[in-house]
Amino acid sequence: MKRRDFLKIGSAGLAGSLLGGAGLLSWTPRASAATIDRSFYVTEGTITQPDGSDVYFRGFSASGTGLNVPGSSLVVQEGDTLRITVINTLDVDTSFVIDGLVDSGPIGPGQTRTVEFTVDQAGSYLYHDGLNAPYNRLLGLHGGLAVMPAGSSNELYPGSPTFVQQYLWLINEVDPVWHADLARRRNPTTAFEPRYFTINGRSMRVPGHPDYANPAVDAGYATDTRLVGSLGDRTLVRILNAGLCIHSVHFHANHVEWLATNGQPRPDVWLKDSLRLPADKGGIDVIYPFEAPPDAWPPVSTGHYPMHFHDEMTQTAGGGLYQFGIATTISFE
Ligand SMILES: [Cu+2]
Repeated sequence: MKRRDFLKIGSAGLAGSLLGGAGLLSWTPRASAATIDRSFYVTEGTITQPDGSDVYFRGFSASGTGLNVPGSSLVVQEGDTLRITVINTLDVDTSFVIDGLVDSGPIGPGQTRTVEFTVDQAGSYLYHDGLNAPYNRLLGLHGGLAVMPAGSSNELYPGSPTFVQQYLWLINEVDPVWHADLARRRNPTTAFEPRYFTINGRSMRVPGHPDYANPAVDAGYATDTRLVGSLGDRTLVRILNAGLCIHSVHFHANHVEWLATNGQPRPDVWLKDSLRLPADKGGIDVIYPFEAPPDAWPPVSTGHYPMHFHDEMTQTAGGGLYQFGIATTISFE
């Protein structure tokens, strides 16, 4: 392998990726469909994990000199045409795929390709590199697409329960042995053993860690993961799983309204506090209602509560560091 100057994304560098990060989505509906242009630069680099390890990643990035993992979220509405240009800065093939919607085919080293497609169905979609599956996707080449119902600002699908704000959480699992193999342009030969677990590319930090409460690094404080609302601020959370593992998503303080799984609206909306997140590009859509926690006495209207996963490995980093995994904060303000 030729020596590369990998981008190293530390606590300072990540601030740049917040600009185009996944997470809190802003959206204003339009009266008519539009064509949305977006460019992604396929880049590579390293990201420092909670135990200090630098791990290799690839990303659909906002510039040729940055690294965005995951790629920035897209929000569009039914009927829109998306025109996505992918600039491959690497010496290996890449592709841009949304299952059932678009597949660019292989984009060779140094090549640029534009794909154009129309979205007809509201919902949450994962875009990813479909080549060398699942490796290129796990390396970070993935992101989220939210398709709103035409002309609507507050529904997941036409007639769904409504919300006032929406987030997108992209989940991934990281096996550093696999990533190191792929950095050397060879496929892994070992069993999948993830040691880092991320929500929008970040893991939780705890008090005492130098990056505790640093919103560029700590998933508990990052503006695109942390749910912030006042009573009544019903919040849609689109949760997409780029990884290979089934997960258990657990919310404190409120039950959520479970609206859809894998893009399919559920026939009935159930209230749940723990939900199964399907593996391998699965997804669920839920509304966190920001109601006063029903069982609290004396009654409360402000406070901080966790969202964390209930499958234990996701709460660790480096094979053991507890509470450095997939979690964030739900803040009633
Ligand atoms: Cu809990």
